[in-house]
Amino acid sequence: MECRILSGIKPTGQLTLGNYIGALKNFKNFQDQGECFIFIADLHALTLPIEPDTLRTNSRDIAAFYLAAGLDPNRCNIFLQSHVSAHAELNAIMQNFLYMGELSRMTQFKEKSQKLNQEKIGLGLFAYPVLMASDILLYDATIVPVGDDQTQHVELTRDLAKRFNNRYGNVLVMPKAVVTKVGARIMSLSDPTKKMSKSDQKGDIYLKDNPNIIRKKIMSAVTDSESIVRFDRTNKPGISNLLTIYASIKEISIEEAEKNFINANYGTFKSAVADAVIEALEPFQKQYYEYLNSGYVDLVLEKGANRAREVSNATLKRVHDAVGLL
Ligand code: ATP
Ligand code: LTN
Repeated sequence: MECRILSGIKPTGQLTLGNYIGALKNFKNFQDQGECFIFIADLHALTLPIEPDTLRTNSRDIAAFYLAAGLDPNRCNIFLQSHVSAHAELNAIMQNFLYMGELSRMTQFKEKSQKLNQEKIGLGLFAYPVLMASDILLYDATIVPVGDDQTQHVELTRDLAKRFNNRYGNVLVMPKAVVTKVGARIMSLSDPTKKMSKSDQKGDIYLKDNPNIIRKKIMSAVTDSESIVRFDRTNKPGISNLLTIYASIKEISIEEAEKNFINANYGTFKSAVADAVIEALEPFQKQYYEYLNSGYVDLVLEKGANRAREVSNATLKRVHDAVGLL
């Protein structure tokens, strides 16, 4: 069997440059490596409060962004998580094989729940990794392309697969996270010690920002007073972040990026970073709007869900048989 690749983005807000560099931009490269399942994690978006209209808009947006990023519906199944009921069904089974101790140690849960009233932390937020593990295991995915904030969840998925297989035999396929070398963690422009995140807002570049806004945001990114463009995450997080952005957009190494700016001042450097980002995003945005307004998105989602149901129902059946469900 050819290998399967699976990843997803949750429609919680406007996609950022971090999502583009850490996830979107890389997805198309996996299309030749096996059968791809790239979905919109809309059930996951419900783990924090969200307006129904916002969820609907964001979900279509991500589908159009997938297409604009070069995903080809003939080589990649694009679908909505909620359209494939096996996700929720496998979740109901798998929740018995992950432990509350493990779930409470997840960094994403700790970060997101910290910001909430402790009496009102939803069970779904806590159990998030169970659903994510179900997403992955349903497709027998061996490759899971993600940014480095998600590797902990993929590790937990591996623990779950091992635990389940030890108990029931060889039922689940072991997945592996694949993280891009450069750009796995793009930081906020206003606080480069924090991840750029779509539910955060300050210091983000949004994929829908126009060139003037993008330039303005990059020119006012927080840096330091040394005036030397070199990579040093600890002492120069702002400059290191801009170098990472530049290198990943240009698809070069950090060392090569540094060489380009040996004698440059910060103004010149930032301006070059802005040029690179704008140059990459302009054609991408144009395509995104074309797809969004074409009605094509719904057809793509329907086709993707049909194939996703086929594959995931077969896995679900295997799991039912293994655990003794009639
Ligand atoms: P939220 O703010 O709602 O938690 P997010 O912006 O972190 O969302 P996700 O939907 O969780 O985005 O992530 C989608 C993909 O984008 C994941 O593979 C994730 O690792 C990647 N990603 C998100 N933010 C960044 C970032 N700042 N740098 C690199 N990759 C990122
Ligand atoms: N948890 C991921 C989104 C996500 C995902 C997945 C990624 C949900 N299910 C399965 C890869 C595989 C996130 O927050 N980025």
